Amino acid sequence: MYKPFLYLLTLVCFVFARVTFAQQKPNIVIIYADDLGYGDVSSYGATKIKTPNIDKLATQGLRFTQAYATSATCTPSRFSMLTGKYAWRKQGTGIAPGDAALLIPTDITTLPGMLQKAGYKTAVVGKWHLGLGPQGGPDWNQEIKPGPLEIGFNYSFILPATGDRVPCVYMENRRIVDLDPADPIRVSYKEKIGNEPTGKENPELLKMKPSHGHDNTIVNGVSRIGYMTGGKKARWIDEEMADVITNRAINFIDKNKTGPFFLYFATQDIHVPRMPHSRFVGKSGMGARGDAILQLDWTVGEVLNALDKLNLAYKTIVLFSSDNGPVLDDGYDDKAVSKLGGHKPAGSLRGGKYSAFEASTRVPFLVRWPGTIKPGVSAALISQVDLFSSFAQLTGQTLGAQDAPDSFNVLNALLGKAKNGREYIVSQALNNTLSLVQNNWKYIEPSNGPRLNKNTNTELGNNPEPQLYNLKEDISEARNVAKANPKVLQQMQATLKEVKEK
Ligand code: NG6
Ligand code: CA
Repeated sequence: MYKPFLYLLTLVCFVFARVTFAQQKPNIVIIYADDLGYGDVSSYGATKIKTPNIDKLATQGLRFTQAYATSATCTPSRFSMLTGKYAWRKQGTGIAPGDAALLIPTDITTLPGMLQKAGYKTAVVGKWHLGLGPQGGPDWNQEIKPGPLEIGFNYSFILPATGDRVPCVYMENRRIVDLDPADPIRVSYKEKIGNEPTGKENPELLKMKPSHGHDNTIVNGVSRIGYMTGGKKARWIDEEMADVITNRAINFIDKNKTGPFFLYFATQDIHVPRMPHSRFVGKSGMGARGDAILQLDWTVGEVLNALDKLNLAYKTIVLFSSDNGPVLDDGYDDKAVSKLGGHKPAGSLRGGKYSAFEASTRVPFLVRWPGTIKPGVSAALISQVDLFSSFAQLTGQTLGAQDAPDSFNVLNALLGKAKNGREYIVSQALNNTLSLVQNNWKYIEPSNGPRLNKNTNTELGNNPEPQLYNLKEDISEARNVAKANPKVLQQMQATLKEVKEK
């Protein structure tokens, strides 16, 4: 007899939550994993590894099956997400060396800048990889700017580039953390500087051997891309990195609990070098890559716990995704290949990081906002470049004509109020080959680029012939049906041309 009453109460609560939070500005947390594939977590079908914390976002929120990073590598995906503009429109936005100048112009509206204007406290914690400092790159021993603080973040605690690139130090706001002025940092991507051992000359000093590249300066027993000298006290310990950055992320949440805040939390996991904390080592049975997935899952759990403890879960949108698809051997001999077993990092998708095939950019994408987003699964087409316009809509911000030119407002799809997102997806492969997904068709433009990345053993999807796949019948892009479907091909070529010329 209480059932109708309970039902009514739930309904009232739900409606109340919707009304209040529609008027408020919810906190926004983006947890952005690195190189995590479509099939790498159990909520997307992995059976050989369990990711209970990431899965919690799936059961409590919306799990998107057709959401995409804009690019098959890190720098351009991040560039697009933060600027609302496809990276391939701007020269020099490919994988950035560790001494690159800031790639995002300081005079444009960015995602964090827009939210800052909406009254948010904004932070980036974790991997940056978007360049720092003026033309010519940064002087690591001074105040480093422009950087995150000049493009709309109130707080930053970052790895300047990647885990496998020098300088291997943390930067907080405009300074390198724990830098001893008597031991200045110098960095070179051209030639060896200083006399510190390198992976090439002193392999006997290594904890983990490189498989390709990655044989320059040794830091913490791991040889990196690029040379560095100095900054000894400031150098990170890879095994502690997840703990260090997770702490910083949670501190930021705690300090800004009255909200609204925007946290862009970019993990180093599961990028190389995969050096998880000892409490995860050996736990996946899949080698360092699997252990790094467990560490990533732990990270997500810590963030969710922190939100629960502060009673913020209902006031916070948590979005989880990855910057590009999976790769096994990305330059270190960490047994990712030999210990893979039956795990399928990309699920049924073809290709991987660097590729033009689906696995390169179709990634896990989960959005949770308890009380507002009804849990479920969505096949809406979403690109990470759309977060800008969607969050502008959510927070009542009007964008200028020049702002976020490639970003569509897909807020209704993100919140589960609409089945459809954008009309098409444009993805960029390593060598800039573009592809288009629309109405379950996938078109890859002709390219003379290499077919295989031999180092990583990834099919790159380049072909001098146009490729067309029917994703509904052929999710693994096995049969090129371009010749049999000239009309579809023509129409998709026209759409891509239009987007390019926009
Ligand atoms: C490649 C690196 C790879 C990785 C990648 C960037 C070599 C041989 N390979 O050039 O290890 O660092 O760049 O990855 O150096 S990303 O996810 O940050 O885009
Ligand atoms: Ca990446």
